[in-house]
Amino acid sequence: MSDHSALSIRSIQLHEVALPLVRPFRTSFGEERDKRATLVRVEADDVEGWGECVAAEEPRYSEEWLDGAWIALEHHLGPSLLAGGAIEDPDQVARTLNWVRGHRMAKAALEAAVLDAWLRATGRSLAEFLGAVRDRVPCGVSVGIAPSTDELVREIRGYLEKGYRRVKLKIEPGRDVKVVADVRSEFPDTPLSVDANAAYALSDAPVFEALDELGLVMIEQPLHQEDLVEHARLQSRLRTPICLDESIRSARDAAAALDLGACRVINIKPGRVGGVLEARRVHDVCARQGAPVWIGGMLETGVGRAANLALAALPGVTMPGDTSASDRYFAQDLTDPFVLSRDGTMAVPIGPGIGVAPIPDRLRACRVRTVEVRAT
Ligand code: NPQ
Ligand code: MG
Repeated sequence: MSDHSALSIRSIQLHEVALPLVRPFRTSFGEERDKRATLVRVEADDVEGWGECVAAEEPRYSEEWLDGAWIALEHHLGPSLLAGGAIEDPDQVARTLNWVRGHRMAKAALEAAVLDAWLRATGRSLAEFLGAVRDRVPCGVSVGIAPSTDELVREIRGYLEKGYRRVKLKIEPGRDVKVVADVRSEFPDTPLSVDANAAYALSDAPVFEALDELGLVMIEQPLHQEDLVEHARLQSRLRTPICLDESIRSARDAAAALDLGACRVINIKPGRVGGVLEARRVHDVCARQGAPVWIGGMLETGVGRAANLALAALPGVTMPGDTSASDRYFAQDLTDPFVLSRDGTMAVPIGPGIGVAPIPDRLRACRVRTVEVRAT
């Protein structure tokens, strides 16, 4: 198929999967023991494509959640795409779905599946299509809130021995300055950051002023996700860059946040901004403003992880992301596993599309439910 011919989407299926995590993952908003995800599969002409929806079982990190995204995909987004005619270019997916307000994680998964199929049809990789400039990317790791500092230090040491280039500590009110100071004295030279997942108020500024003394690479999403002005106030009191995650839902949000001085760094997650194409636009806005970006993570299976690695190869991505190896989260991934090399980098997938697909036996073993989207 040439670049100019259209792709006809014949069918769309949703597959919910559940994968046990190697250890519970605790944040300021809750604890996960297994990873549930919705995989979107599209069939088109003689190719298939896969996308992963990062909406979690409960609406804690974001207002989107798995069952809500499932219904949005089954009853609104999927049928709309099937009715929308052949896909002439990847931007058409977002245009067709634009009548639905919000539901960015659901939209992102459908766009990812169509883009995977569209690229497979022409034998091109997602990384090349997005404009990748690297074939390997430096990786960091996000470490959950631990029961004790001893256990936390032991876990971090394990990751550093594997080669991870940056360690992000999850914090919450009451488990912040002391824990981070103890970790800092144990690892004086390790690039460290913290992520509060919006658990603090501006009146907690003294906590961040204390963290400001610990030589952190950044402080991620300290305050409420809907308050850029308060983040700007806090940033003006700190030397450490603030990085926004939950607050950034689009390239417009990124432009506004940088303009206001609400942050100096942005964490890009394709699910949170509605797709890999909007993720690239966030990247472009930040590159124009000279703001560093990195690619976040949502405990994705190999399907979502592959797309994150392709984004991590863009030129403006200048900091190691939460693009960790499969074995950080899973004993067995759904796809061939992504492996960290000793130098703390991972290979960007180079095969057609996202370069990986669920292994049929693994998908069968992890699958919780499946539905065929019906055209309406
Ligand atoms: C963050 N991720 O940067 C997120 C938060 C997060 C790797 O720290 C299920 C779905 C579990 C979404 C766990 C990391 C999740 C999730 C954590 C998001 O803020
Ligand atoms: Mg975060």
